[in-house]
Amino acid sequence: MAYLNVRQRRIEAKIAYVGPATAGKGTNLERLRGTVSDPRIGKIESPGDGASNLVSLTWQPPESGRFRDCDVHVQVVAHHGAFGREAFEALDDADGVVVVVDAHPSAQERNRISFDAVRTALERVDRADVPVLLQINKTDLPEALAAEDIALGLGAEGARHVVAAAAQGRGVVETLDAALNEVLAALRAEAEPDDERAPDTNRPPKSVSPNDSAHPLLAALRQVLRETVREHVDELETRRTARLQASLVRIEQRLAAVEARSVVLSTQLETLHRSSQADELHALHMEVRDAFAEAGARSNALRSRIDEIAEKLRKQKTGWFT
Ligand SMILES: Nc1nc2c(ncn2[C@@H]2O[C@H](COP(=O)(O)OP(=O)(O)OP(=O)(O)O)[C@@H](O)[C@H]2O)c(=O)[nH]1
Ligand SMILES: [Mg+2]
Repeated sequence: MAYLNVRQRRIEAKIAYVGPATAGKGTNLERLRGTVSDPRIGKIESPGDGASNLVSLTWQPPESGRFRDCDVHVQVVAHHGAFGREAFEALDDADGVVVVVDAHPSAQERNRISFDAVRTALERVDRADVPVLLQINKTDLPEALAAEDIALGLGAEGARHVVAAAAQGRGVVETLDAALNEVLAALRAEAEPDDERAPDTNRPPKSVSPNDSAHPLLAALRQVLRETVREHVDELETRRTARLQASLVRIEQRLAAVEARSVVLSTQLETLHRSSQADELHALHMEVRDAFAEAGARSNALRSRIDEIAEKLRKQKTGWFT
């Protein structure tokens, strides 16, 4: 299942090459490894196959193969031999499947068994909507059957297919390119509601399942959006917090000044009291009272402004994340 690496803005998809023994699965991958000059090939790497029996390589298509603003990384895997346990391993979690079939007449029964097995395997895990592409290989052989006849024999008339002669490098890049297009079209169909999408005449209409909103890709795209909004909110919040802190510092400075002034005034009051200068005492009293009243009003105004901003911020955040 395609995985969206949110931090690196990267979609990781898997395409499985399956089919009967000797159909040319390995040859496809060998040819891809050797292809460097084709503009449709961005970057091919061949990681060690590790513990797996599968042949694999990773492919990063060029700019044109990007999905939205994400890089696409494709893991291409193929199994050895006939369609069996390894083929199921290759199909596991695949986002797209290429069934490599042999155009030689003697291979048709093997082709059919493999093709049916792919369909059954995908249906069994409720993934019948995974795009499946046929590669009709070995079309260079003089006995090669026509692509349409092979598709007919598979019960796959009208199926999307690519004609190839992998041993000569023909149709190899075309197959991978077409498979990725199918995968991206399927991802797009999952990510966008039907009415926002331009009609794609090459694809059969897709039924919308009630579980679409729970699709991992869709959830991941939402996550990207949320993270982006959250980043902006965090930035806004940092700026507003700095402004609030500056206001608080100003209030503290003013209050400290009022305090200092009131100490001076109290001392003067004390002196006047002792010398019984009643008029001056009264005037000073008034001055102290006014100074306190002004400081109180200013600090109240600033306090309610801060409360207002905090409330606005809280409301905006709640709006964005609900
Ligand atoms: N004539 C012809 N032979 C091909 C073509 N592609 C592959 N072959 C040959 O078919 C044989 C099997 O090819 P592989 O690529 O090993 O096929 P595979 O599906 O990986 O086979 P296994 O993993 O052994 O089951 C090899 O001898 C290839 O050279 C082709 O397009 N034309
Ligand atoms: Mg092989």
